[in-house]
Amino acid sequence: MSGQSNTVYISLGGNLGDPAASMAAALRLLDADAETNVTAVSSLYRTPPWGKLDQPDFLNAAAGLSTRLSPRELLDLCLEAERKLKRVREERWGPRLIDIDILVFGERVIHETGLEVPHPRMLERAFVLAPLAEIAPDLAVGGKTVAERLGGVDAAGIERLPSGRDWWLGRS
Ligand code: A4P
Ligand code: MG
Repeated sequence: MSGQSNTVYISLGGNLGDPAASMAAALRLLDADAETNVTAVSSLYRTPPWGKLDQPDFLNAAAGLSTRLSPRELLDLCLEAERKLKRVREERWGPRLIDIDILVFGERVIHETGLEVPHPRMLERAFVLAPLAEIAPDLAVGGKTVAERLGGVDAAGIERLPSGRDWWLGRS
């Protein structure tokens, strides 16, 4: 891969099993890719379920990456990380869930089958905007900053955990 490096933001979430361990493992899988580095990670946030309400609270976080992969290659890497973690999950510790979404990929606007960037639902989701505002408050998405977007959504019940930003390092 010889493409130029792009700054990317992703969100991570889960609400079954040990989501913090799954999210940490996912970030370390992305960081292990030769073309991709994790450059910023938010604290962990406990968030009330959005959409389908009768399910446990989620843990959510956001991360910044620097990558030379194409958007499609990065998506495949994320999906592969999800698959690996789900496989481990099924075989060893019962059901769990991890979701990795690509929020923003440099300045790119992508509307392809299976890949929409910026993520079409990110601007209405406090569970995405709150962690993202911690690491990229001034990032502009659709003409407004992430901090401004966060001010315009209902963030009731969202709690930043005292995890700091190194929670993903050194966990198995
Ligand atoms: N896909 C398209 N664009 C993207 C992108 N930018 N990043 C495609 C990642 N994937 C993208 O993903 C299914 C397919 O979407 C992928 O295979 C990829 O080809 P998905 O995550 O299962 O579904 P989704 O369409 O991305 O749905 P979305 O909106 O992410 O909803 P989910 O995943 O069903 O929502 N409440 C709280 N508090 N916290 C949460 O994390 N998460 C969900 C899950 C619901 N409520 C939540 C949370
Ligand atoms: Mg998703």
